[in-house]
Amino acid sequence: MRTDTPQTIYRSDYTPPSYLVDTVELGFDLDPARTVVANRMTIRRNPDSAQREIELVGEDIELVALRLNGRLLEERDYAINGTMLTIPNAPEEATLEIETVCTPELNTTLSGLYTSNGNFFTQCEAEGFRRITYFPDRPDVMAVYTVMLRADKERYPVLLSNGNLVEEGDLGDGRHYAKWEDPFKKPSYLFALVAARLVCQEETFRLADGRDALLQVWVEEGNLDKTDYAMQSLKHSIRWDEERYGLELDLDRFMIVATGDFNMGAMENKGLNIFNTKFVLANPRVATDIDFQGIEAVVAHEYFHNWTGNRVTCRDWFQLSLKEGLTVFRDQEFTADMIGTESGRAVTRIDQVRTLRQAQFPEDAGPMAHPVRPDSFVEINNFYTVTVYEKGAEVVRMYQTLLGRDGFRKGMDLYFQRHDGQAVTCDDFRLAMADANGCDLSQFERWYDQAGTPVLRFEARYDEAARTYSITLFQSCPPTPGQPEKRPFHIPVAVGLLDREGRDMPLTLDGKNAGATVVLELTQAEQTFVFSNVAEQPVPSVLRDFSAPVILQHGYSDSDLLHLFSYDSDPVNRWEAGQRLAMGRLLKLTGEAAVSDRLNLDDTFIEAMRKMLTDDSLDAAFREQALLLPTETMIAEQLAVVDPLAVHMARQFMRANIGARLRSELLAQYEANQTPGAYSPDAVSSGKRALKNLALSYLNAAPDEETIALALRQCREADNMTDRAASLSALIHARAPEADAELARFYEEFKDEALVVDKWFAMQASAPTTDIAKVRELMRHPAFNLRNPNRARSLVAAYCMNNPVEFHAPNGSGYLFWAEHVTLLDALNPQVAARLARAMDRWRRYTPELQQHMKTALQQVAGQQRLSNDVREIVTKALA
Ligand code: 0A1
Ligand code: ZN
Repeated sequence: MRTDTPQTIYRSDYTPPSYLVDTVELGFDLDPARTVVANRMTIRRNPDSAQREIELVGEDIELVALRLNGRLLEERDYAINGTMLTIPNAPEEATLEIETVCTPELNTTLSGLYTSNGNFFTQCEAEGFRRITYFPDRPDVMAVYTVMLRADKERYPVLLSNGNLVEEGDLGDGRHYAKWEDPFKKPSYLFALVAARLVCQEETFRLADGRDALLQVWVEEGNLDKTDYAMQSLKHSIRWDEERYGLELDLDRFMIVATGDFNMGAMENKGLNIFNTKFVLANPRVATDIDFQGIEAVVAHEYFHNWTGNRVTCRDWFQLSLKEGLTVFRDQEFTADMIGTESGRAVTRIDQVRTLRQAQFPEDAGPMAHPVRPDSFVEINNFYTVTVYEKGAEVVRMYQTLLGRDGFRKGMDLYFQRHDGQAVTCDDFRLAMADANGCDLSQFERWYDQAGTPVLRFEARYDEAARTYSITLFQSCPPTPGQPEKRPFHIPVAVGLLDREGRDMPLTLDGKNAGATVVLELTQAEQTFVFSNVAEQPVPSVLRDFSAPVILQHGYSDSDLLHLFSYDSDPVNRWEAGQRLAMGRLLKLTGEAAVSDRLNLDDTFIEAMRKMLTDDSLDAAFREQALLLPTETMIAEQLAVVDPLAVHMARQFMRANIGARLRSELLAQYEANQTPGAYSPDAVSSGKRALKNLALSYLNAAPDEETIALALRQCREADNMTDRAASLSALIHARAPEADAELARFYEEFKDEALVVDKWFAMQASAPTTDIAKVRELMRHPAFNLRNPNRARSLVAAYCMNNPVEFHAPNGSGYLFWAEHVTLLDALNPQVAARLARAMDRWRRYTPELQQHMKTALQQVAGQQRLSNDVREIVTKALA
């Protein structure tokens, strides 16, 4: 842990590396208490650099020996300054040999080489390789790696690294070895090794060009009954990338390895993806529909990185979205294509919009706001954010919206043609898109440069005599830290017009037939578009398919919204209209809840919900989305001053009101959407379960004996985790007397399934019935362990981030709990601590009393003597 003043790193300070590395040979003598790493690399001076010293970085490792062209260097031959090791007066070309020692079993950061349940794993993105050996640990240094692993044979029968296995054998002394070669040049952050006792599910898979590839999913013994879905997802991903982008697997072997201790979701190391168990292990008994969806998406995401990230990588970490935004977009498109139906596609799009609103918009409006391509950072690990990932994916999606699918594909082809094997920038990607399509995308750069969510507004006027409809679009963007003024963005705004009957009107723009939906290109602060031949006053459907990551400030009347909610042919905007109907009321109810407990909900809204609920012509999955209310976080984002209790009361009131007034319809849908027979996670079945379980949760928002009996029956009879967890959660939220016994039975049944125990903690941590005393009691449960990131998140982060009412208790007890655990976690795992630290991002939005308590808690953390750069950056920015 560093205690010195953190350094800010600026994008504008980029300079090329002084030396390039051509080959790296790594030798590992693996021992949890003392692993010896021998690194021999061939290096040469970079003609593009003016600098002459060799620059290497190393962190938390002990340097044993350093040799340059075979000569042992003495201390006066090099300098170590913090993490930087420099060797002056080095020749043009050299062989550098470095021996270091590290202690994997004490590495609780889970960055570099560490042990998890006695097995060895590595995590090198972003800057973990320097915790393994001294190296120019930056993504624009790409080399060919050969890796020799040596370890106890009995304890670590499986030895894996990137690329192809070229040799293995016994060493005689109870140890064995394996040698791996990765033929592709790669940056150090894609290096990986695994030494473990594991078993695998494997399969040979025929690639499009006729080659056979070996696919493996490695897990701990006892989990082989949970690998089918990951394997199937991998095969689907390989096929999809061949078909949609003409991209093939370039190795003979592709491995996925699961570990229970992992900071993030998964990692795309070349040929050896390492995964959090959460995104590998699933069967119906232990995993929910959402878990299955997560596995499919993350397996695809990591696989797709093989081209977007590995073959073409980032020049520097400011370009992170080059690979992440693009790869998220690719996994989103994959998910949509796997469902296959138009409405299924729309449901996935709605999910993406919800994620943006729930997490990215708040980030963009808070103290950590940063552009998709940040200008500076203190700790790069803090920039694996929803902005870089999800907003980054929206930015990539906008190219496709502007250029069309074919145009986008042309851009991708040109990108690979130009940059395969290189480390490049977001500008290179944008230029490939522009050049392949012969268009100018210079203004589009602002999406990478400017932070903050643009606000879009429109005014429209129908001229009956001229039969024209003019729509004026206005854009603005609020200031964000370091960016007081913004320039206009290039925004694709997809628009349709609905007639009185709710049908799409044929659009004529600039004298041309423009179909039912047209993409207007807004490039100025204000711009008017005139539709002609408009037969009657339409209701405009603006920002169809959520064509840009903006906030559309609408001026719709209730009747416009009801019209769109009933008829819009664009399912995303149809859903959106329902969200707007609900949000208007939720905001009003929140205001009322702060001063009174006599709340009311109008018939119009309830009737709209009734109609949606019972419209059997619509997919269950869509209806579920349309009936789901905006979250408390989304409501809070609309308020200048947030009283979390009032927000909660308002939303609970609405839920209970829906539950009571639509009781018979909810009961009918509960029955109609049962999925008898063998469980399948497919979109239709999971959509039915989602609607059924939403019905159950609404019914139990206004609980009585009958609704509780229903939940209890489901809890006792469920043969899958989706139904089991949903019913248990309904019982908890209904404060049913049976909830505790059911929680105990759940734990007893699943206590050996770590991922289910995580659910058990999370369910309780996020229930408004769990107060500070209860959460502290859960912390003392024998199954709780702060060192395991999944477990820490399931209890501590779930309480601080998903239980707003209790976390924001007026006495500040939630904030003190937060400060205490950010500090404790920071000493173990700064990355996990820094994520938790962000629970306070929006502290200035709360009521003055809460703000005061939050500030005190933030200052308490900031005042700690020993703090990682990770947490220091977050709390400093929050307090700034
Ligand atoms: N590149 C991975 C995400 C990742 C980033 C950092 C990690 O450790 C600090 C681990 C994984 C992805 O996008 O999936
Ligand atoms: Zn990624």
